[in-house]
Amino acid sequence: MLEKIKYLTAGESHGLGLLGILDGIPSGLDIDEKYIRIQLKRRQMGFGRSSRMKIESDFAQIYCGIRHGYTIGAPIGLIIENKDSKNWKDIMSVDKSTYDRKITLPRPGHADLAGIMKFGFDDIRNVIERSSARETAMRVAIGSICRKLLNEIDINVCSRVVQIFDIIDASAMPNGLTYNEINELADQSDVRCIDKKAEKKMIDAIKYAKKQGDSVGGVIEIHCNGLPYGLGSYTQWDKKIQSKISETILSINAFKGIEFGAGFSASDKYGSQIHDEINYNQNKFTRKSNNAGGIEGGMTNAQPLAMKISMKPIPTLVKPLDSVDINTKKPMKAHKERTDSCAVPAASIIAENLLCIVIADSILSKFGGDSIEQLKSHMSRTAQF
Ligand code: EPS
Repeated sequence: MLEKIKYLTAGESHGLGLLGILDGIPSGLDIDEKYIRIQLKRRQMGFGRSSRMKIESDFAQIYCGIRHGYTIGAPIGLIIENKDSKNWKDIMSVDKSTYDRKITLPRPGHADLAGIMKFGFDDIRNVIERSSARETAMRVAIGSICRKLLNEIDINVCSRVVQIFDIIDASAMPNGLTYNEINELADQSDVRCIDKKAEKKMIDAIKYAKKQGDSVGGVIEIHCNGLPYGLGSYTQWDKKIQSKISETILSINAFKGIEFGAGFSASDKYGSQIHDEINYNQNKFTRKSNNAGGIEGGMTNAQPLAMKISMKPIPTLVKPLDSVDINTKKPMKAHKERTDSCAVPAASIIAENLLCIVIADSILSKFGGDSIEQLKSHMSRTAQF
């Protein structure tokens, strides 16, 4: 649960657009639409996206909360127009309409069946529209504002794709590069994979899946550095930093698993092999390794945060799976529509920016400050790195 930052999104995939409200950002943050656009553009990239990404060029209009280029401590309102909505006027009409083509074939793996049962719908379109990952465009816009706040206090986030389908890039995160340089390197790849051999195989795996009318998932790796000791807390279950991060990260469409540091691979090791031994050098505690992924006892321990996240294959399939018509109860193939064969690279950008919301919230909880200047001054007096 976030403590200082509140945010909400609204909007359907093919409706007029997406709305977002972000509250809790201190005054004096230098932010503009161009900065937000960089993250939105990164989210639209990646080999395996659908033709929808050619229609959209996501741009978040800042509607309120910012004056003369700086936040004023007020809620920030954002709007992202869906360019595709002009092609969906009848289907998505807000007014009562005679449009009567209903979708009745739920897609296994999607929100369709549970969604119609929950809300009592007879048209799966009502579920598809809001459960679509289109909504993550607005969350990236919101996250990018938190990212700007973190940049101001030298906290940076980077990510890369380390697996698509069964192709694994087992190389370590590059050493000696800044996180911005790592992102630039990953962004140069169509699958955000840094290892060129793995990259080619990943693209081939996506091509093959697409040809089969199928989809593939994968694994992404995210790091965050510049963190002080003590974001989160061991004192109460809902204050633990890994709980807060997991809550947000696992809310991203199709994300199924998260591991911190050595994660699942620590399960068959001895404690002596996995825990990060402590040294003291130049007035600082240092570690011989970072198998904990920067978190001990529910708190950051001033090491880089390191996590891996797995994404399942997207459930809309061009060659659909078996399903049942919700009206006739007869076996039929599931509904199909335009879809991505792989959205793992895009998902890494979503995860980066959403992680920024959690970290910004934890920073504001620990240090406080109604303006960026106050936050910086509180941090310079009390933060331990
Ligand atoms: C998305 C827009 C959607 C999908 C995708 C994400 O556009 P459309 O439905 O018009 O093709 O490409 O959504 C899903 C993968 C999903 O399962 O809903 C976007 O903007 O990211």
